[in-house]
Amino acid sequence: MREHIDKLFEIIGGLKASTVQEVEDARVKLLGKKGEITKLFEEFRTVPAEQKREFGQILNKLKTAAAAKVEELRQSVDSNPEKGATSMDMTIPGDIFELGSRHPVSIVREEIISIFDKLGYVVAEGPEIEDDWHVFSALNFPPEHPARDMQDTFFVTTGNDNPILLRTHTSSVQVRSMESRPLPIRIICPGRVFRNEAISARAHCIFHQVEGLYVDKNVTFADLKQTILLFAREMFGEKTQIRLRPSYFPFTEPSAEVDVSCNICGGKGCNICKGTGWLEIMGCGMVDPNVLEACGIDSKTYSGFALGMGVERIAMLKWQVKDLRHYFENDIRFLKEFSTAL
Ligand code: 2NM
Repeated sequence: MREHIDKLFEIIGGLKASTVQEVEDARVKLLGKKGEITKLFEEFRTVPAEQKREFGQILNKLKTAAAAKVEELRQSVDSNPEKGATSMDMTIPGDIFELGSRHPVSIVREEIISIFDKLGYVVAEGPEIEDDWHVFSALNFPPEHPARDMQDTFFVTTGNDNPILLRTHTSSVQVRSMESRPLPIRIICPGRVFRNEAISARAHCIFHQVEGLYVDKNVTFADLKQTILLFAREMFGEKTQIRLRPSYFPFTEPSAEVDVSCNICGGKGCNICKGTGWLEIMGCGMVDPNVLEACGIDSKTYSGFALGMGVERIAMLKWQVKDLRHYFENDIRFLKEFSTAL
């Protein structure tokens, strides 16, 4: 028995472990229910009474030494990161996988589309890279109109009589629809547009538009006004008022700029509406007969109205964002503000 004890002291002294499992194996082998030291304690009962005192002390020392060694090995394994695979704490909560959210421009675009959807409009889409005909000529822009200038439009090809360019408005989609769809037409055209403009808090060279078009027999300016009033109240609240100011676009006659009553101050005047009580939200008008004819529609039988708005602009009004550039920078701190705005 004495030899066995000395042997175990030796084993304990030289014990090594590199994984949690190895530490546990050593503990079971020595101190487990059937472990070497546990067995010795059973054997101790048969030791003659006069030797009990001596053996008892040695056995207790052995047990203490074994327990201390196991604890020492356990700590050395835990603090060794390379052995982390086996010493990993499975009770630590996992990393949260962050969900993305809709971009504010998408939220507003979809809201606009859903309002017009209720009025029977369907979405129409077309190419971002267009020709001069669909962006300018068919829309009654005269050959020398300044919008055709290199200063305002990104050209892909120049030199022939129908240059290729990046569309400056989604009206080109409406031209394509009037050329190809059966009448009557009720369409809403969302999309990206491109203008050769210096980037600022109020302007960007790429932005998003939604344009609406209704062509039928007997479409009047009264229909246009009522459609806009309905849209404004769905978008900005049921108390919203609208006002139309005369304007000019090559493709509509007459044309107007639309304001809504400021929903921040209720029309009294604040810093959002710059003290006027009104916010500009879109342009509109009756489709010029020249445009209808260019698209193969008989302007004596048919009439139509059209309207167009900038999505970023509506989103700025909706959330009081002061700088348009926020919508293009994709700063996660900005985008997170809209994660519950669905
Ligand atoms: C606007 C303002 C006024 C417009 C006109 C047409 C078309 F193709 F029918 F002639 N589409 N969109 C229009 C009219 C767009 O945006 C400010």
